Amino acid sequence: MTKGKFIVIEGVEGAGKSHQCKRLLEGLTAMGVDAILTREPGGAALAEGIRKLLLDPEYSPDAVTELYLYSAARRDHLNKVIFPALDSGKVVVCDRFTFSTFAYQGYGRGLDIDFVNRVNAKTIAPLKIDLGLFLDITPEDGFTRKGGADKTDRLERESLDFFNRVYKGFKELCARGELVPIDASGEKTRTAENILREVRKIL
Ligand code: Z5A
Repeated sequence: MTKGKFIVIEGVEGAGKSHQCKRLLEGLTAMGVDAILTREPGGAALAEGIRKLLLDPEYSPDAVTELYLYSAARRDHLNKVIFPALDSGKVVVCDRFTFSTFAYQGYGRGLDIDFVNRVNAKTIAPLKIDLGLFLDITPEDGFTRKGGADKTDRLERESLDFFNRVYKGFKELCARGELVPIDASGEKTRTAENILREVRKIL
């Protein structure tokens, strides 16, 4: 359906996603590839509004409400940013996507996995994800790297047990071949090189 390529970078908190997404965009641009960087939740005006609600500790949505809010933000993001960019032949690098919904709302919150998969599939149709990368670092190491959890962020108030379940969800996606694991425990340049090696394979 689309002419461009859609690349997702996933990981737990502090894995280095934001840093590596920026480096990947720089790498692609240096190679002469027309690429954009975006993120979830957010990436478009309405979606950014939903992001604020989702991360605000003042609210306490249940897991199903959370799932639908992430999905509503995603559909807006697709319509306003991702589909138009892919249609014009761009490479889109996205910081988190449906794999996060699988890991956080499915494994973390314990929602039925088939339900999560169905909502994800309906939300993104007819998008095809060309590459999903998982920056592999444990939640403990991720939080240590960040200097601890940000308690003004609703999700970062969750227990380590929650984040360990999320990590297990991501590992399950790697085992199924839906995500390609990248060791993210080493130094930044090494991780960036490993990411670029995987990305070159699909360009
Ligand atoms: N969420 C969800 O539940 N369901 C969904 O469907 C989606 C998301 C899409 C979004 O938070 C929250 O939404 C997130 C999942 C949930 N919840 N939580 N908790 P966000 O976007 O605000 O947060 P994040 O994605 O977790 O970002 P983060 O915590 O900033 O992590 P990061 O982007 O992976 O890390 P970073 O900012 O690139 O790096 C963190 C620090 O480590 C920084 O100082 C770096 O310079 C440093 N760093 C990075 N790499 C290295 C290496 N290799 N060595 C040493 N230091 C490093």
